[in-house]
Amino acid sequence: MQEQAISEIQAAETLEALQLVKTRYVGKSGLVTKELGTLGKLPPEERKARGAEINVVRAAIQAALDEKEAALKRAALDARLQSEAVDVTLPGLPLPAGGLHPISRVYDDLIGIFTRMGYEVAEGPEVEEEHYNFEALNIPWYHPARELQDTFWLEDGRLLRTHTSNMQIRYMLEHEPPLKMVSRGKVYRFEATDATHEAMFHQLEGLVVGEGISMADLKGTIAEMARGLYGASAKVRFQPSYYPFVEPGADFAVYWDNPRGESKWLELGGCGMVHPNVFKAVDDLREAAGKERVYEGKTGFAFGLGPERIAMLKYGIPDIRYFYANDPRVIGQFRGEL
Ligand code: FA5
Repeated sequence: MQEQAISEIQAAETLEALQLVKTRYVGKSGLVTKELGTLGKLPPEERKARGAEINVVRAAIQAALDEKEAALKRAALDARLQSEAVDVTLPGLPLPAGGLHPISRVYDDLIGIFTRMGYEVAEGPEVEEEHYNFEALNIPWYHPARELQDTFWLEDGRLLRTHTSNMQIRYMLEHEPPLKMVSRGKVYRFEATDATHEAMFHQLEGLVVGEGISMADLKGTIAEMARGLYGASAKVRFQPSYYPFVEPGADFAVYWDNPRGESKWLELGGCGMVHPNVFKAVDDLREAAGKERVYEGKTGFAFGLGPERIAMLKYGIPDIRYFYANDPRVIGQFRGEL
């Protein structure tokens, strides 16, 4: 029986199979256990010797069981370690790195320059009331200047703002002078697109209001912005221009000293001294909202510029439409670069 048991033990390939063998021989009603139960029927003089004999067999079977159990457990552990092994020398998977859109980069530069000069940053709606986009900016419905900014109208009479100058009105409604504010955001014009014009583009608006603010302050501010963008030797140029919400008004350009050798004047935006009619319109709105009239008699300047123009030159992008065409080959070039 011992030999039979031991060969069965050795043949067991799993712990479950081994357990069956164990039950069969040394379990409660196993063969060895039953054999021990027969001792009582033997004459007393034979009992002792027979008992000792069976115990030897049982001990041998038990030892074989223990040994096999330990071996099977070791094998199971080895198999698990093998299957769960991590090869720390394998190369990692590359994680795709995101990147900031070139317009975001230009905005970050500009906002940095102006916040260092003490400007607050404000944000406002792209879907706008006609009054904030036009009337309050001294552009009544019959004014020919409306045709300079062809408009996307919404069915409810509102519009997609055509410039960020709406933020001049919104900011003055909520704040009292003296103030310095810049505001960034998307603007929309119902225009045919070409390499330098999009129907959706971006602007940065600036507004400063206080006592005795002059055109010299405006020029100094734009020059400081140019130095922030293009270094200490940057130059700015102002040309008289017309915007209904400023008087006098000007267009400004920055001389872009390109390291690749295509230096040129970059027409960036419009600016001027805030028109008294704008201050009056703001005070009217404030009064209607139960606020104090605080703007009449103040002076200030405003400017608005297009960051696309800066980004196109800075990154050598030849067509403004590439920014928003969602072509990963364009935007992908800015991955991981901050
Ligand atoms: C304005 O929008 C005025 N609100 C700017 C202003 C603000 C003047 C405050 C005075 C005081 P203008 O339409 O010229 O002005 O646009 C300003 C800048 O936006 C332009 O110089 C140009 O850089 C950019 N821009 C205008 N139209 C487009 C377009 N279709 N696509 C891309 N950029 C444009």
